[in-house]
Amino acid sequence: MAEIRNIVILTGAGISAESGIDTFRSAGGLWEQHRVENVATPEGFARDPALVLGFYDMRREALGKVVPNAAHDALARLDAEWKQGDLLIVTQNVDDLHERAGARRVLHMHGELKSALCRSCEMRSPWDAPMSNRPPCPVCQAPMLRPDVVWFGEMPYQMDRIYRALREADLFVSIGTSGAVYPAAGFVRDAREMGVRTLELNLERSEGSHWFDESRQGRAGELVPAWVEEILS
Ligand code: BV8
Repeated sequence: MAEIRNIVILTGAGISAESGIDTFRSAGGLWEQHRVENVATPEGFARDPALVLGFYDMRREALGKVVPNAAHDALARLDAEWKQGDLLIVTQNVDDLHERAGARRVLHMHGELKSALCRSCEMRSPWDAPMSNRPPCPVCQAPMLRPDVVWFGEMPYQMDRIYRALREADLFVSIGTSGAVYPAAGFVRDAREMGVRTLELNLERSEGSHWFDESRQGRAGELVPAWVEEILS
C-alpha cells in the first residue's frame, strides 16, 4: 500500500443502486422501461423532446427522494482523509449522491441531472426543476434548455483531465459499472497499459472483469467501506 499515491476511482450506476436509484441494465432497470435510442440520444431528443425531457424530469425528481448510501459515504471519507497523493472520483452517474455524501474531487463525465444546458447560448446553469414546461434559460431567457447529460454519440466531458489522471495514477478502482459503455469501459485497459494497478468492486462479474488485477464481487455498500478501511489503514 505504501507505494500507492494517486488514485482514480470510476463509479457507475451500481454504487447508487442501494440508495434506490435504478441501474440501466438490471432487470426492470431504466433501459427496460425506455428504449435507449429514444431517450438517451440526440436523435431521440430531436424526434420527441417532450418524451426525453419527461424522462429526465422523472429521474431528477426521484433524486430528491433518495440519499447517499454507505458506499458514497466511504468514498467521501477517503476523499477527505487521503493525504499521500491525488484522488479523483470519475463518475458515469448523473446523480449528485457523491457530492451529497461530502465528496469534493468528483468529475461527472456524463453530466448531471441537476445541471441545465442551453441550446441557444450554450451556457450551463444549476437546475433542480422540471424542463418539460420549457422554462427560460436563466442566462439568455431562451426556452431552449436540455438536460446537461452526455447522450450516446456525444463526447463525454473532461476526457483530457481523465486521461491525465489515469497516466499519473498508481491505482484504478472501478465500482458498480457493467463495463458496457465506452470510453469509460476502456479505462481499465488504458490503466493496465500504463502499468497502473486495477481493482474492480461490483455486484457481479462485468464485461471487463478479466482486465482487472483483482475483482471482488459483492454489494458496494459492503465492499467499498471495507476497501476504504483497508487502504486508509
Ligand atoms: C462516445 C448519461 C464518441 C445519460 C450515459 C461500438 C463499440 C464501442 C463503442 C461504441 C460502439 N457503438 C457506439 C459506441 C459508442 C457508445 C457506446 O459505448 N455504446 C455501447 C452501448 C457499445 N458510447 C458513446 O456514445 C459515448 N460517446 O463514444 O463519443 C465521440 C467521438 C467524437 C466525437 C463525438 C463523440 C457516450 C456514452 C455516454 C452515454 N450516457 N449516461 C443518462 O444517464 O441518461 S451511459 C450510461 O450507461 C451510464 O452513464 C454509464 O456510462 C453506462 C453504463 O451504465 P452503468 O453505470 O455501468 O450501469 P449498468 O446498469 O450498465 O450496470 C450497473 C452495474 O452495477 C452492473 O454491473 C451491476 O452488476 C452492478 N451493481 C448493481 N447493484 C450493485 C452493483 N454493484 C455494486 N453494488 C450494488 N448494490
